[in-house]
Amino acid sequence: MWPLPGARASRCLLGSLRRAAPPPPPSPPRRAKCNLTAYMPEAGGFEEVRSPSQLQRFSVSSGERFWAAAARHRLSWISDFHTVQDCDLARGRIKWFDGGKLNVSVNCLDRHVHANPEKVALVWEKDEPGSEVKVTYGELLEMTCRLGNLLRRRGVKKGDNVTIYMPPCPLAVASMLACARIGATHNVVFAGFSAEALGERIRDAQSCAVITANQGVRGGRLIELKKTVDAAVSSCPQVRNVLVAMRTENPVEFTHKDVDMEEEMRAEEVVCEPEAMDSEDPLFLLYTSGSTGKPKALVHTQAGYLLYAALTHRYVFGYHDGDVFGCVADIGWITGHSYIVYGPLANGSTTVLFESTPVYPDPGRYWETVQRLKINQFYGAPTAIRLLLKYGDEWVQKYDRSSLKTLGSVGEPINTEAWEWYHNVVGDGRCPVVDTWWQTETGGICISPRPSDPDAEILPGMAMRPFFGINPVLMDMAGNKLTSNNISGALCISQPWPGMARTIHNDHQRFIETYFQPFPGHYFTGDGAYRSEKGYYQITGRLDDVINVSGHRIGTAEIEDVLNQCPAVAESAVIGFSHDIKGQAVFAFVVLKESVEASQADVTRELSGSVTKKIAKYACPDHIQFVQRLPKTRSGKIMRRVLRKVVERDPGGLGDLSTMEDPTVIQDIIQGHRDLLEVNQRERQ
Ligand code: 7RM
Repeated sequence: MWPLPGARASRCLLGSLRRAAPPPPPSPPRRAKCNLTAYMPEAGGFEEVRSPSQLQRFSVSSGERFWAAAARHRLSWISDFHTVQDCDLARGRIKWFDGGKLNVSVNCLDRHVHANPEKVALVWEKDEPGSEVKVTYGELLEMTCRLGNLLRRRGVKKGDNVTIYMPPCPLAVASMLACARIGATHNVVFAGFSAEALGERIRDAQSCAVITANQGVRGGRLIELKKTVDAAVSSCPQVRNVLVAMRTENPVEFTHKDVDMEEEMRAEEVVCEPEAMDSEDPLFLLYTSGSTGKPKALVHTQAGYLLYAALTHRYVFGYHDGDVFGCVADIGWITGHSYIVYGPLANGSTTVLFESTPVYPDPGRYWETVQRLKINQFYGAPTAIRLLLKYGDEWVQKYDRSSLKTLGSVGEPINTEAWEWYHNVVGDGRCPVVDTWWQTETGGICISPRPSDPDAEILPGMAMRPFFGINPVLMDMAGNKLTSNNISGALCISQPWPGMARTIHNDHQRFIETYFQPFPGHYFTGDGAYRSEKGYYQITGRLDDVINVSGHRIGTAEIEDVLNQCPAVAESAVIGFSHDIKGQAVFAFVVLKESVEASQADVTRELSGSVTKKIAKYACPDHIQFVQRLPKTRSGKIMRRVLRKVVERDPGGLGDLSTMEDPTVIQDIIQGHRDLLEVNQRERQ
């Protein structure tokens, strides 16, 4: 059964919650003044602020006042904090709202149940189209409480870690919130990782329990989740229990550690006392790939993270009460944590859990879902947009998208063509597109347009402006701050904000070295950015994706942008390889659109001409290899590291492929590379 049958908010549940829940937040001072109070109620008390854009500057210059007001207005506290922030970035000390106590699950559930237990919290868009399941706030609270009690009864305590290996589904959300309720941290691992990758993460996180499902269903195919967990857990002696939910009817073998999760949940109480957590107690670990290939877990804490997720969700997407928010990411990615679960639920939204793929059963899936669920804000990745663009406009136009108000993009730079298509075709030119830049480390969106600000223009392919409390700075390689406009540099953020990660699990030294030592006193993002004449930001990509051709530094993203603008190209990936004369030379991998009839030789000529014209001769690729697909991570980031190994003809050194969406891609590329070399050889003879 999925989700639990008959899970209704009963009277007794509500009665006891009324006792357990903290008092309502103090109401903000009433001071009628322009429309700023309507825009952001807690800003009403800032005498000197008159408009949303002034508010951004105020939030940076008077950060403590801004964040204190936001924290008291938007979160329910068990006890108030005494210190807004206590941070020393150079030492890696980051503390927000010290002295405060709260419970994240109470903030995401109980207070909304008080207001309206029947409001829909989750719409689970299952893999099978047209079979969505709605879960109300009352039901989600009940699931969370039963699961919290079950975890406690199985010995999970405050401070323990629980690994969640599940596709997006209500029980996965309830699992995250149940951990938060009892003070355990969660570690959500994308339900596509191999047993080896999963085992490594379970061991590193020292999880005492794992929550999974018998099988997953994605794009019509079954995924053997439980078997993968069995293989992983066989080398994780510290795991005492594996809780198994049934996503399909196919039975799986149970071992001595396994617990029939839904069966045992039914026997649990529907009330679960929330743990009073300190603001800075950890909330979750989340693994992300580092430059070394060894995954590292970022740690986020309670109050600051939740506040930042909620505020960005509200103001970046222009979310309003009653909207249906559709983020189609996976919950195993920070995007899923902040914009499927924590931000939307803290704001009492209806949030969509998308279990399927953009092309199942056909390339109209997203837009059919938008029509059926009446989604108001749609948030997806450029990789999916580029893929769908290849199939043509009919798949979009077939469906009614009039519910859409905002379109969001995340994960990589969105090239101009994809941006325009998203804006003009998907949004009928009607909906602002928000290109949102952020990272696992930042907890929430840091640079992005804010269409809710009436004065703010949006330009294609640009992340535009910093969010409240964010002060971006660009640095040159010598560590000097670049103060002018129309300039590129290393993107840093010069003061702490509540959503930032607090440490790397078990490696605080690595945390300091990676993020705070390169530019002392600043948070270093690892990305490069360009600041335009008007002061708008454009993210150019990871700085380690910069190549140097005959002394000219160029970002792979700049060359890719030119290639992608050619009508024949669906997408591309550029890398540098060592070259006797030039030091480094450019190698381009190109995926053509399905409809292309021109010969590869013609396309090659066109692409070279275009790069010469728009950038320079030196940036022209020495080789262009046409491929069916590019190697990507689950969240759509191109794995240039792997392509580099192919070009260096070092397939043995491909490194950690656990984050790769489909490892079979790489064999085709290796074969194609051999063929290309042969052809080039023959041509030279
Ligand atoms: C949310 C997320 C972070 C890295 C980041 C960038 C790249 C993300 C954009 C982007 C250009 C964007 N977290 N990135 N968003 N680049 N424009 N709008 O993706 O930790 O998985 O990745 O992703 O390089 O540093 S993440």
